[in-house]
Amino acid sequence: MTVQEPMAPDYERAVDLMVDAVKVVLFTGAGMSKDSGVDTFRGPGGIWERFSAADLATYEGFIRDPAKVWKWNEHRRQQVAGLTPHQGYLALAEMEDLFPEVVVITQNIDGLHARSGATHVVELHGNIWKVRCDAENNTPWLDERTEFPEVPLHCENCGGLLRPHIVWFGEPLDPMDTLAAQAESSSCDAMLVIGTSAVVYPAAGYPMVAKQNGAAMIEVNIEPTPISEYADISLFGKAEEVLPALLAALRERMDKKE
Ligand code: BV8
Repeated sequence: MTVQEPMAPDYERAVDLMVDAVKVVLFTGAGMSKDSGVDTFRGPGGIWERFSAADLATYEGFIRDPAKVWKWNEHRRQQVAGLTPHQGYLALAEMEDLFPEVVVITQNIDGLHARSGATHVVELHGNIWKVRCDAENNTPWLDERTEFPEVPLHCENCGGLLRPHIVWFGEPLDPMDTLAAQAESSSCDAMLVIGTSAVVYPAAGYPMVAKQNGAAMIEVNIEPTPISEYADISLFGKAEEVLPALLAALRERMDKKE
Protein backbone atom coordinates (compact mmCIF):
# COMPACT_ATOMS: atom_id res chain seq x y z
CA MET A 1 0.00 0.00 0.00
CA THR A 2 1.51 3.35 -0.96
CA VAL A 3 1.30 5.89 1.86
CA GLN A 4 -0.33 8.96 0.37
CA GLU A 5 2.12 11.86 0.64
CA PRO A 6 0.42 14.92 2.20
CA MET A 7 -0.42 17.32 -0.64
CA ALA A 8 1.32 20.64 -1.08
CA PRO A 9 -0.61 23.34 0.83
CA ASP A 10 -3.53 24.73 -1.19
CA TYR A 11 -3.28 28.34 0.01
CA GLU A 12 -5.83 29.65 -2.50
CA ARG A 13 -8.47 27.29 -1.11
CA ALA A 14 -7.57 28.32 2.45
CA VAL A 15 -7.90 31.99 1.44
CA ASP A 16 -11.32 31.26 -0.10
CA LEU A 17 -12.37 29.92 3.31
CA MET A 18 -10.96 32.83 5.33
CA VAL A 19 -11.03 36.01 3.25
CA ASP A 20 -14.53 37.17 4.27
CA ALA A 21 -14.23 36.14 7.92
CA VAL A 22 -15.10 38.69 10.59
CA LYS A 23 -13.84 36.64 13.55
CA VAL A 24 -10.89 34.26 13.23
CA VAL A 25 -9.74 31.96 16.05
CA LEU A 26 -6.14 30.75 16.04
CA PHE A 27 -6.04 27.49 18.02
CA THR A 28 -2.50 26.30 18.76
CA GLY A 29 -0.57 23.46 20.33
CA ALA A 30 3.06 22.57 20.98
CA GLY A 31 3.82 22.23 17.26
CA MET A 32 3.38 26.01 17.00
CA SER A 33 6.50 26.46 19.13
CA LYS A 34 8.55 23.61 17.65
CA ASP A 35 10.21 25.86 15.05
CA SER A 36 11.26 28.22 17.82
CA GLY A 37 13.08 25.38 19.56
CA VAL A 38 10.49 24.22 22.09
CA ASP A 39 10.02 20.43 22.39
CA THR A 40 6.65 18.93 21.51
CA PHE A 41 5.04 16.34 23.78
CA ARG A 42 4.20 13.53 21.39
CA GLY A 43 5.78 12.26 18.22
CA PRO A 44 9.50 11.61 17.60
CA GLY A 45 11.61 12.80 20.55
CA GLY A 46 8.57 14.22 22.33
CA ILE A 47 8.69 15.13 26.02
CA TRP A 48 6.40 12.31 27.13
CA GLU A 49 8.73 9.81 25.42
CA ARG A 50 11.53 10.90 27.72
CA PHE A 51 9.80 12.03 30.88
CA SER A 52 6.86 10.75 32.93
CA ALA A 53 3.72 12.86 32.62
CA ALA A 54 2.51 11.22 35.86
CA ASP A 55 5.55 12.58 37.71
CA LEU A 56 5.77 15.99 36.05
CA ALA A 57 2.28 16.97 34.92
CA THR A 58 -0.12 15.75 37.62
CA TYR A 59 -0.96 17.18 41.06
CA GLU A 60 -0.19 13.79 42.62
CA GLY A 61 3.26 13.87 41.05
CA PHE A 62 3.79 17.39 42.36
CA ILE A 63 2.81 16.47 45.93
CA ARG A 64 4.96 13.32 45.75
CA ASP A 65 8.06 15.29 44.75
CA PRO A 66 7.56 19.06 44.49
CA ALA A 67 11.30 19.68 44.12
CA LYS A 68 11.40 17.45 41.01
CA VAL A 69 8.49 19.34 39.42
CA TRP A 70 10.08 22.71 40.23
CA LYS A 71 13.40 21.55 38.72
CA TRP A 72 11.46 20.48 35.59
CA ASN A 73 9.73 23.88 35.52
CA GLU A 74 13.10 25.63 35.87
CA HIS A 75 14.51 23.57 32.94
CA ARG A 76 11.56 24.46 30.70
CA ARG A 77 11.76 28.14 31.66
CA GLN A 78 15.44 28.13 30.68
CA GLN A 79 14.53 26.44 27.36
CA VAL A 80 11.91 29.10 26.57
CA ALA A 81 13.34 32.28 28.12
CA GLY A 82 15.68 33.39 25.33
CA LEU A 83 13.61 32.14 22.39
CA THR A 84 12.45 34.40 19.58
CA PRO A 85 8.98 33.65 18.20
CA HIS A 86 9.46 32.43 14.61
CA GLN A 87 7.98 34.02 11.48
CA GLY A 88 4.82 31.94 11.86
CA TYR A 89 4.11 33.63 15.20
CA LEU A 90 4.64 37.05 13.64
CA ALA A 91 2.30 36.10 10.77
CA LEU A 92 -0.44 35.22 13.26
CA ALA A 93 0.04 38.54 15.06
CA GLU A 94 -0.20 40.37 11.71
CA MET A 95 -3.55 38.67 11.00
CA GLU A 96 -4.94 41.07 13.60
CA ASP A 97 -4.53 43.78 10.92
CA LEU A 98 -6.51 41.75 8.35
CA PHE A 99 -9.60 40.70 10.31
CA PRO A 100 -11.95 42.65 12.59
CA GLU A 101 -11.52 40.09 15.38
CA VAL A 102 -8.67 37.65 16.00
CA VAL A 103 -8.48 35.49 19.14
CA VAL A 104 -5.69 33.07 20.03
CA ILE A 105 -6.69 29.99 22.03
CA THR A 106 -3.52 28.14 22.97
CA GLN A 107 -2.66 24.96 24.86
CA ASN A 108 0.91 26.20 25.16
CA ILE A 109 2.31 27.64 28.37
CA ASP A 110 5.43 29.27 26.89
CA GLY A 111 3.96 32.75 26.44
CA LEU A 112 5.30 33.07 22.86
CA HIS A 113 2.02 34.35 21.40
CA ALA A 114 2.03 37.41 23.66
CA ARG A 115 5.77 37.82 23.06
CA SER A 116 5.11 37.94 19.30
CA GLY A 117 2.49 40.69 19.62
CA ALA A 118 -0.81 38.79 19.84
CA THR A 119 -3.20 40.94 21.87
CA HIS A 120 -6.04 38.53 22.76
CA VAL A 121 -4.75 35.18 24.03
CA VAL A 122 -6.66 32.52 26.00
CA GLU A 123 -4.13 30.22 27.72
CA LEU A 124 -6.09 27.03 28.35
CA HIS A 125 -3.29 25.23 30.20
CA GLY A 126 -1.80 28.14 32.11
CA ASN A 127 1.52 29.91 31.78
CA ILE A 128 5.02 28.82 32.75
CA TRP A 129 5.83 32.38 33.93
CA LYS A 130 3.07 32.43 36.55
CA VAL A 131 2.93 30.83 40.01
CA ARG A 132 0.38 30.62 42.81
CA CYS A 133 0.27 29.43 46.40
CA ASP A 134 -0.99 25.83 46.60
CA ALA A 135 -2.11 26.28 50.21
CA GLU A 136 -4.01 29.53 49.66
CA ASN A 137 -5.02 28.67 46.05
CA ASN A 138 -4.86 32.37 45.30
CA THR A 139 -4.66 34.49 42.17
CA PRO A 140 -1.50 33.66 40.22
CA TRP A 141 1.28 36.20 39.84
CA LEU A 142 4.09 36.72 37.36
CA ASP A 143 7.41 35.11 38.35
CA GLU A 144 9.95 35.27 35.52
CA ARG A 145 12.96 33.78 37.30
CA THR A 146 14.91 31.17 35.32
CA GLU A 147 16.89 30.08 38.38
CA PHE A 148 15.28 29.37 41.74
CA PRO A 149 17.03 30.07 45.05
CA GLU A 150 15.69 26.78 46.39
CA VAL A 151 13.28 24.09 45.29
CA PRO A 152 10.49 23.59 46.00
CA LEU A 153 9.45 27.25 46.22
CA HIS A 154 7.50 28.33 49.28
CA CYS A 155 4.94 31.07 49.78
CA GLU A 156 6.34 34.13 51.58
CA ASN A 157 2.91 34.80 52.99
CA CYS A 158 1.98 31.47 54.56
CA GLY A 159 5.04 29.26 54.08
CA GLY A 160 2.99 26.78 52.03
CA LEU A 161 4.11 25.27 48.71
CA LEU A 162 4.10 27.44 45.63
CA ARG A 163 3.00 25.66 42.45
CA PRO A 164 3.37 26.53 38.76
CA HIS A 165 0.21 28.11 37.32
CA ILE A 166 -0.09 25.22 34.88
CA VAL A 167 -3.07 22.91 34.34
CA TRP A 168 -1.91 19.35 35.00
CA PHE A 169 -3.61 16.16 33.85
CA GLY A 170 -6.69 15.42 35.94
CA GLU A 171 -7.10 19.10 36.87
CA PRO A 172 -9.95 21.22 35.62
CA LEU A 173 -9.22 24.15 33.31
CA ASP A 174 -10.08 27.61 34.61
CA PRO A 175 -13.84 28.05 33.99
CA MET A 176 -13.18 31.59 32.73
CA ASP A 177 -10.92 30.13 30.04
CA THR A 178 -13.27 27.32 29.02
CA LEU A 179 -16.19 29.78 28.85
CA ALA A 180 -14.10 32.11 26.66
CA ALA A 181 -12.88 29.25 24.45
CA GLN A 182 -16.43 27.94 24.01
CA ALA A 183 -17.81 31.41 23.23
CA GLU A 184 -15.05 32.29 20.73
CA SER A 185 -15.05 28.86 19.05
CA SER A 186 -18.83 28.84 18.62
CA SER A 187 -18.97 32.33 17.14
CA CYS A 188 -15.97 32.45 14.79
CA ASP A 189 -16.13 32.33 10.99
CA ALA A 190 -12.83 30.49 10.61
CA MET A 191 -10.50 28.60 12.92
CA LEU A 192 -6.87 27.82 12.15
CA VAL A 193 -5.86 24.69 14.10
CA ILE A 194 -2.08 24.79 14.29
CA GLY A 195 0.45 22.30 15.63
CA THR A 196 -1.73 20.14 17.82
CA SER A 197 -2.12 16.36 17.98
CA ALA A 198 -5.72 17.02 19.08
CA VAL A 199 -5.75 14.29 21.76
CA VAL A 200 -5.93 16.32 24.99
CA TYR A 201 -9.42 17.27 26.18
CA PRO A 202 -11.31 19.48 26.71
CA ALA A 203 -8.94 21.60 24.53
CA ALA A 204 -9.14 19.27 21.54
CA GLY A 205 -12.91 19.68 21.48
CA TYR A 206 -12.89 23.36 20.49
CA PRO A 207 -12.04 22.82 16.79
CA MET A 208 -15.15 20.60 16.60
CA VAL A 209 -17.20 23.31 18.37
CA ALA A 210 -16.11 25.74 15.65
CA LYS A 211 -16.90 23.27 12.89
CA GLN A 212 -20.32 22.42 14.34
CA ASN A 213 -21.15 26.11 14.49
CA GLY A 214 -20.46 26.65 10.83
CA ALA A 215 -16.90 27.91 10.92
CA ALA A 216 -14.34 26.91 8.32
CA MET A 217 -11.71 24.76 10.05
CA ILE A 218 -8.24 24.89 8.55
CA GLU A 219 -5.54 22.63 9.96
CA VAL A 220 -1.82 23.43 9.85
CA ASN A 221 0.36 20.47 10.77
CA ILE A 222 3.30 18.42 9.51
CA GLU A 223 1.13 15.28 9.48
CA PRO A 224 -2.52 14.20 9.66
CA THR A 225 -4.26 14.18 13.08
CA PRO A 226 -7.61 12.86 14.41
CA ILE A 227 -9.31 16.07 13.28
CA SER A 228 -7.88 16.09 9.74
CA GLU A 229 -10.97 14.28 8.46
CA TYR A 230 -13.19 17.07 9.83
CA ALA A 231 -11.05 19.96 8.60
CA ASP A 232 -12.18 21.84 5.52
CA ILE A 233 -8.57 21.74 4.46
CA SER A 234 -5.22 20.64 5.95
CA LEU A 235 -2.15 22.66 5.05
CA PHE A 236 0.71 20.21 5.56
CA GLY A 237 4.01 21.82 6.45
CA LYS A 238 5.89 23.55 9.25
CA ALA A 239 4.11 26.39 11.03
CA GLU A 240 7.06 28.72 10.45
CA GLU A 241 6.70 28.19 6.67
CA VAL A 242 2.97 27.68 6.14
CA LEU A 243 1.71 30.62 8.22
CA PRO A 244 3.77 33.36 6.49
CA ALA A 245 2.76 31.89 3.10
CA LEU A 246 -0.90 31.89 4.14
CA LEU A 247 -0.62 35.50 5.37
CA ALA A 248 0.92 36.54 2.02
CA ALA A 249 -1.86 34.80 0.07
CA LEU A 250 -4.50 36.51 2.26
CA ARG A 251 -2.90 39.94 1.81
CA GLU A 252 -2.70 39.43 -1.97
CA ARG A 253 -6.39 38.48 -2.20
CA MET A 254 -7.49 41.32 0.09
CA ASP A 255 -5.45 43.88 -1.87
CA LYS A 256 -7.22 42.75 -5.05
CA LYS A 257 -10.61 43.11 -3.35
CA GLU A 258 -9.97 46.77 -2.49
C1 BV8 B 1 -9.39 17.43 32.72
C2 BV8 B 1 0.60 20.79 31.04
C3 BV8 B 1 -11.20 17.00 34.17
C4 BV8 B 1 1.26 22.01 30.64
C5 BV8 B 1 -0.92 19.55 29.75
C6 BV8 B 1 -9.23 9.38 28.37
C7 BV8 B 1 -9.81 9.82 27.20
C8 BV8 B 1 -10.01 11.17 26.96
C9 BV8 B 1 -9.60 12.13 27.91
C10 BV8 B 1 -9.01 11.68 29.06
C11 BV8 B 1 -8.81 10.32 29.31
N1 BV8 B 1 -8.20 10.21 30.50
C12 BV8 B 1 -8.01 11.43 31.03
C13 BV8 B 1 -8.51 12.35 30.17
C14 BV8 B 1 -8.53 13.83 30.33
C15 BV8 B 1 -7.15 14.39 30.00
C16 BV8 B 1 -6.76 14.06 28.58
O1 BV8 B 1 -7.30 14.61 27.64
N2 BV8 B 1 -5.82 13.12 28.44
C17 BV8 B 1 -5.40 12.70 27.11
C18 BV8 B 1 -3.86 12.61 27.09
C19 BV8 B 1 -6.03 11.35 26.83
N3 BV8 B 1 -7.30 15.83 30.13
C20 BV8 B 1 -7.07 16.40 31.33
O2 BV8 B 1 -6.64 15.81 32.29
C21 BV8 B 1 -7.43 17.88 31.42
N4 BV8 B 1 -8.25 18.06 32.59
O3 BV8 B 1 -9.88 16.72 31.89
O4 BV8 B 1 -9.96 17.66 33.94
C22 BV8 B 1 -11.73 17.51 35.45
C23 BV8 B 1 -12.91 18.27 35.44
C24 BV8 B 1 -13.43 18.71 36.64
C25 BV8 B 1 -12.78 18.43 37.84
C26 BV8 B 1 -11.59 17.69 37.84
C27 BV8 B 1 -11.06 17.24 36.65
C28 BV8 B 1 -6.17 18.71 31.58
C29 BV8 B 1 -5.37 18.65 30.32
C30 BV8 B 1 -4.16 19.59 30.42
C31 BV8 B 1 -2.99 18.79 30.79
N5 BV8 B 1 -1.78 19.59 30.73
N6 BV8 B 1 0.24 20.11 29.84
C32 BV8 B 1 2.59 21.70 30.09
O5 BV8 B 1 3.37 21.01 30.77
O6 BV8 B 1 2.83 22.15 28.98
S1 BV8 B 1 -1.33 18.77 28.32
C33 BV8 B 1 -0.11 18.89 27.14
O7 BV8 B 1 -0.71 18.34 25.95
C34 BV8 B 1 0.27 20.31 26.78
O8 BV8 B 1 -0.51 21.30 27.38
C35 BV8 B 1 -0.03 20.33 25.28
O9 BV8 B 1 -0.30 21.55 24.81
C36 BV8 B 1 -1.19 19.43 25.23
C37 BV8 B 1 -1.64 18.96 23.88
O10 BV8 B 1 -0.51 18.55 23.17
P1 BV8 B 1 -0.19 19.35 21.81
O11 BV8 B 1 -0.11 20.81 22.14
O12 BV8 B 1 -1.14 18.95 20.77
O13 BV8 B 1 1.28 18.88 21.50
P2 BV8 B 1 1.73 17.45 20.95
O14 BV8 B 1 3.19 17.33 21.23
O15 BV8 B 1 0.79 16.40 21.43
O16 BV8 B 1 1.50 17.57 19.36
C38 BV8 B 1 2.32 18.43 18.60
C39 BV8 B 1 1.68 18.53 17.24
O17 BV8 B 1 2.42 19.46 16.47
C40 BV8 B 1 1.68 17.22 16.47
O18 BV8 B 1 0.44 17.06 15.81
C41 BV8 B 1 2.81 17.42 15.43
O19 BV8 B 1 2.54 16.73 14.23
C42 BV8 B 1 2.73 18.91 15.21
N7 BV8 B 1 3.99 19.53 14.79
C43 BV8 B 1 5.26 19.17 15.13
N8 BV8 B 1 6.13 20.03 14.56
C44 BV8 B 1 5.39 20.95 13.88
C45 BV8 B 1 4.02 20.63 14.02
N9 BV8 B 1 3.06 21.36 13.45
C46 BV8 B 1 3.43 22.43 12.71
N10 BV8 B 1 4.71 22.80 12.54
C47 BV8 B 1 5.72 22.08 13.10
N11 BV8 B 1 7.00 22.44 12.89
